[in-house]
Amino acid sequence: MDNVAIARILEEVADVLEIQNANPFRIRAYRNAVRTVQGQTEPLSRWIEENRPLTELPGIGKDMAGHIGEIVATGTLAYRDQLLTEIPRSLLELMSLPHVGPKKAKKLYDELGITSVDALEEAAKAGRIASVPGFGEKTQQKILAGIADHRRHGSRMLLADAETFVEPLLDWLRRSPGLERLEAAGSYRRRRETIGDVDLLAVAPDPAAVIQHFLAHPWIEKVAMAGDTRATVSLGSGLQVDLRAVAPESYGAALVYFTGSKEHNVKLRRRGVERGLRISEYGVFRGDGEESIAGREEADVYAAVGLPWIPPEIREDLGEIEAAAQGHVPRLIRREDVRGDLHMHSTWSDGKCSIEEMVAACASRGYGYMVLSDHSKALAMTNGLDARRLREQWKEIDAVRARHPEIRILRSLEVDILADGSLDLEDEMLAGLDVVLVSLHSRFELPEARQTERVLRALEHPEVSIFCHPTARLINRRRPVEMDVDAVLRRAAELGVAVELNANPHRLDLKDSHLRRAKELGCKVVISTDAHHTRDLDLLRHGIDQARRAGLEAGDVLNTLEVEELVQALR
Ligand code: DGT
Ligand code: CA
Ligand code: CA
Ligand code: ZN
Repeated sequence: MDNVAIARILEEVADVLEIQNANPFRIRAYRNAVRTVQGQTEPLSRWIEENRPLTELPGIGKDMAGHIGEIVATGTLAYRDQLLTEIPRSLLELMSLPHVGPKKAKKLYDELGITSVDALEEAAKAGRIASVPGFGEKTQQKILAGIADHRRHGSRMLLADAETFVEPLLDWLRRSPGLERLEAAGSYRRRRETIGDVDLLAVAPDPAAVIQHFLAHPWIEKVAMAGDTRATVSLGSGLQVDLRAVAPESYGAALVYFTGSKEHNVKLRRRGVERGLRISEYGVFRGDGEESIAGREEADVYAAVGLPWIPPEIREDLGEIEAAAQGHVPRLIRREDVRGDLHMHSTWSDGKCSIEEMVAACASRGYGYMVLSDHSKALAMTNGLDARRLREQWKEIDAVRARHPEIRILRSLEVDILADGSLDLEDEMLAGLDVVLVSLHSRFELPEARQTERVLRALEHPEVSIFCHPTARLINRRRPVEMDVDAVLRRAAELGVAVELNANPHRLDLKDSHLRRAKELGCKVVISTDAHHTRDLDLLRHGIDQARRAGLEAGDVLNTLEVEELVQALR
């Protein structure tokens, strides 16, 4: 049970209490605890193992420490489970809508008795939301748009969110009687940015015992199907999970089959047919034979059709099988390849940690360098920096540099691209930066031709080094801007401007197909976290997942270089 999963349970408690009109101090206590738990870089389960009192943490009293202990020990919290029976389940879904949240959901419930997304949509269409105090016509429109988006994307869960359910479930399953092997297959294993459902695969001498153990998990709300070797369930979060138990001699074949993608499997089977072999989830069979010639390990299945093992992230039938047949399997980038983070914020703009805290956190991750990139002044709500404050910031950077010789601190700013494509900082200041980041933070709605022109104009500026989160999308929340991505990548390649893969799991921008295109066009790529807190530096792994899906190797990513080479390679 990791900290994210613990925080999620405590947050549900706070949300339900809020709906129930509980004592505000009590609600605050849970919200504070959520923040504290999320802020811990060390797993609280380890604190408990080592008998360190959780009450030493800010905002964690005796009761809260008891709660956390219970969650770590049992995977759930009886108090939360009890609370959830007291409100309609659909209210939680309602609260997760954009522009709603717990406070507004409660108001809608109190004033109009609305308990579900459907009921909310009906009321909004009838114009009844606008008349609720604190809502108004504009909010009503936003809520309707939010529901439409929720409907369009809502069925696919963000991979990072799915992880907070899947990892504890795997931990739980590892305690099943006699379990020998266990893995999450499907899109989860291929690390797609969103997940339709989760496909788990297990091996044990007594499969029915594993299924029984699985079904006892407290998160399971509905059992759609359960047999001796299979179960399909839904969790309270709406996530559907399939568990299959297979024989040890079929494990590799089943893992290939259920990892997919379907298109990849179809092509593998076709290669089998060409060799007189039949491939199924049970194994590889010769002709009409009953006897399997391979199936225990994935590599055996691939070998049977003359292929080396192919990493799950690229199993999409995008040429990986043909390349593997020629002996070309990419050595996909790994987290350890990254030498520094090239995009982060401090309290100088909207970050939550000081420069020194960010620097120390980067150094403790073994990085050789880091880029400090607060916002520019156009983003007033983030307390963006103008030339005067930037000069002041440089003084503080000099002081921190003196205290942290172990890491190179590169001076930067995340400069807004203004509506006409000009940059939100004077040229002489741009020249004083080690690295210049540029981003779109406004006018997302411009038509394609104008947006493209705006971006190209910005990239032409000779000081620009990196174009951050280029399409400005937020997965399931905000569509990418309309822009000729191909034209932008082409020009960036010519100019030597790098494009960012923003590792924040809500962004993952550029996405996998665009990154493939960037590589084809010879455009440089960097992977950065855009951290607003020291703990966000760990989001890097989501960027690595996405880069691997795009088939990127360490050599395709600039921040795998040592600092001198990096500075050379960046314009
Ligand atoms: P998802 O759940 O929509 O995020 O995507 P997947 O890839 O996890 O798809 P899912 O859960 O429907 O199926 C898991 C894997 O099982 C899929 O990647 C390949 C395999 N599979 C499922 N149905 C078929 C099928 O009809 N034919 C073949 N060859 N494979 C299938
Ligand atoms: Ca799936
Ligand atoms: Ca499935
Ligand atoms: Zn940023």
